[in-house]
Amino acid sequence: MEKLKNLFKQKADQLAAQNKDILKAHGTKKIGEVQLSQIFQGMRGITGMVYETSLLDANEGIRFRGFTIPELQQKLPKAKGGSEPLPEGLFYLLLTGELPTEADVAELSKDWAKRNKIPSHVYKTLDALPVETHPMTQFVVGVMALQTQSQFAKKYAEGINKKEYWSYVYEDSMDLIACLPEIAAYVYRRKYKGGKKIDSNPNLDWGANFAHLLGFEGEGFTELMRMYLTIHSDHEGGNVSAHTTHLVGSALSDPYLCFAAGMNGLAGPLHGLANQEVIKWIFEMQKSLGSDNPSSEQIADYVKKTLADGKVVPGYGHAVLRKTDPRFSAQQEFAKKHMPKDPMVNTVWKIFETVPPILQGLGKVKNPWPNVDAHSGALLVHYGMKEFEYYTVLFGVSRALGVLAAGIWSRALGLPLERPKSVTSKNVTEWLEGKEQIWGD
Ligand code: CMX
Repeated sequence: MEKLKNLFKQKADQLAAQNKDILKAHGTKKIGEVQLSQIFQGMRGITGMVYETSLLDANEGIRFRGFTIPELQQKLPKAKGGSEPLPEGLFYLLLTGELPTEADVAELSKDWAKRNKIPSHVYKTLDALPVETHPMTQFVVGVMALQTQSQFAKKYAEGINKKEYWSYVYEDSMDLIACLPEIAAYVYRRKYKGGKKIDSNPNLDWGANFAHLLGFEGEGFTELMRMYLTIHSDHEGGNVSAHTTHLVGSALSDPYLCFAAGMNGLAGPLHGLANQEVIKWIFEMQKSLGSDNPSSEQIADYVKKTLADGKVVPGYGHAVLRKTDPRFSAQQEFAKKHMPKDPMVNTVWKIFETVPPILQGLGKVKNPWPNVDAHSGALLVHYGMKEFEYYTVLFGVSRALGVLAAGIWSRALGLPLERPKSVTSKNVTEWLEGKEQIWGD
């Protein structure tokens, strides 16, 4: 796969030179102003980093290298007989900014299949954990155990020129992506299928092999995996998993360490874990109502109860988006095509009609619309994957494509250690009283 690496290097050299010129000519230009409320309220709206692979628009949603999800569904290569994009193609696009050919994607599939080599100590490490350990914890432990393979860490210890960092970060990222389906599937088989591991099939594409490793052989689930792994991959740089991976990478921690850190962020219920929370919440609602086909009125009452209990409605709201998440819409389209009569899917659609006006009525929720996590679980339940605690691992495998591609860019552009300034509340009070200057001149 030297071709891809060379293409990346060519693009990275170009952009690095361009950025150098831009900074020389315009480095003192200002982008926005920081308000006190932003400092206290999660830094919303502060532009503070460069992240090359994707960009989020509050109303239009995610664009991967400028392409919307429907555009990518049209333009990216597909498996023979399939209609969803192959995640390999999305990775190629994120890394190079160019749409791949079918041959490029086939080559990448083969390269990842070749790199999929997991040393036995990774399985032994996972086997040392209690089987009931949350799948995200097991997944992160598996990734950490694989860190022994890091070429970047080894080369850094030997002493390398900083111009070569990107090359080893590239190799580690490719190796890690190649191994993730097998580690993730091992966690699933270990926790839910009595430890019966399935061997990889190197002739399958990355998404199809993941479906096979999990133990789901039908074409429907395989197509779902290809779509799922494509649309969850990247959401610009500020979300918790991407930002964490990016931040840890800025300390020159290797891709295994960075990605594991990002996954610990994805495992939070306000971020990726929301996908398990959605299905858990629906199962609980069904149980409390004694029905798997609740009416809109029953759903509305259950939503109000959730809010009255001081909880959030999982799968709704977003820190940046202000409209229905196009990743939700892509999954809705998939459901309309493959399972329009599924009861769980129909409940998700009824929730979509019911929740936004209730959240709007609270007067404080900035985005009452569904996000990516509101729909994904229902599709998985349809194909028989009901173990909702596992869902965030699927999200994590996909997220690797975006955050690791972005990490390669960060090292190729020589981005420095990330270290924003913080203040204390006492500082702020004194500054407001005119007593102390927080920021230097
Ligand atoms: N249910 C109930 N209340 C909600 C809400 C929801 N779905 N979304 C926002 N709110 C509340 C917030 O908790 C906040 O309340 P307080 O002022 O009492 O603290 C208020 O509305 C304002 O919040 P906001 O500015 O609209 O939203 P934030 O940027 O602070 O938070 C998010 C964004 C995603 C954490 C929030 O919408 C939420 O908790 N959603 C449910 C969890 C979820 O689905 N997360 C997944 C997001 C996608 C992903 O990362 O995978």
